[in-house]
Amino acid sequence: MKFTATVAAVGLVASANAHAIIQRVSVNGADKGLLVGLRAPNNNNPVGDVSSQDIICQQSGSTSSTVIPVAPGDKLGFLWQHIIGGPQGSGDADNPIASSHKGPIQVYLAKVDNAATSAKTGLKWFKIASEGLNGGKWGVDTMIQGGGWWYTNLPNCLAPGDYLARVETIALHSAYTSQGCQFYISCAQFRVSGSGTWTGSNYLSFPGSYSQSDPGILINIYGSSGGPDNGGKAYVAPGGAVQTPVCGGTNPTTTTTTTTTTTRTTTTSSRTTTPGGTTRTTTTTTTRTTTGGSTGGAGLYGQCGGSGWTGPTSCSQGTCTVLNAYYSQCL
Ligand SMILES: [Cu+2]
Repeated sequence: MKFTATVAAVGLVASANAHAIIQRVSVNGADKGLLVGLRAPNNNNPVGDVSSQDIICQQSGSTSSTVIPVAPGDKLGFLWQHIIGGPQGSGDADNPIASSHKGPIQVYLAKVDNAATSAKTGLKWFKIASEGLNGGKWGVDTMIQGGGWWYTNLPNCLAPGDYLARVETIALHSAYTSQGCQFYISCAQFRVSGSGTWTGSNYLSFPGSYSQSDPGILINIYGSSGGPDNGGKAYVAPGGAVQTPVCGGTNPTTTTTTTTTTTRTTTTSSRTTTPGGTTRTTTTTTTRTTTGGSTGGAGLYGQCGGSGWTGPTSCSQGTCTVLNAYYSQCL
């Protein structure tokens, strides 16, 4: 089927009650509650203008005095629903978001003094997660399969302190016209514990770093079959690569030494709660030395290859997938 104006018109009519709001955060599977630790919009109208202040955390809406405690490596979950609290009216069959709303899901962090009170402007954002298009499946498809939940992990060895997390969906079903893309964003408020040192890299600004003509924003995702598979081509989400944490190597407990050409250090923090209720943090540093090629592997959605890439070329989670000549990602 060829993509036609009729399809576009149907899409526009259907979109009024097809939008979504990111409205819950979970940490290691524990739901923190509706709008707790979140800056979320009051209505589900998307943002289309990347130069708008609303591209930061969506339209101003609900605020929360809660800053959610987390540790590096924690599993974060975010929940999309059509409107605050769930479905939009009776007979709402396509909650949490219309399945037409194909596109990536991405998460950025910015370090702030106090996540509950910090201004959203002027921050230095860095990307920690991105799920675009892989084998015909979009990040939004993963979220819909999860009943509205989508997960990623906080980077290992992230420095302690407060962060805003900018969680975004870019629905691309109408992105073939300028500002036809639909951004759905909420910002979560986190307080990171531990003794990590990494504060991100390759910082971006919002607004500023996204361009309305970015090939990941102005795009017709409908291939010759009429399906939303980007014609089988790779999709490159805006905002560059997921940043790989640089972990300092302290207190090595395991060292394996063989013939040396490549050395990679992995630091893993695990939290143990004792019966007394105190929390202990154990840091294990493993230095692996191999001959030929780098090892250790990038995390899920991390970069694992591409022209000029000197980081890990394998994945500790997922499969290293070539998206284009410049970027391979663990998916
Ligand atoms: Cu919509």
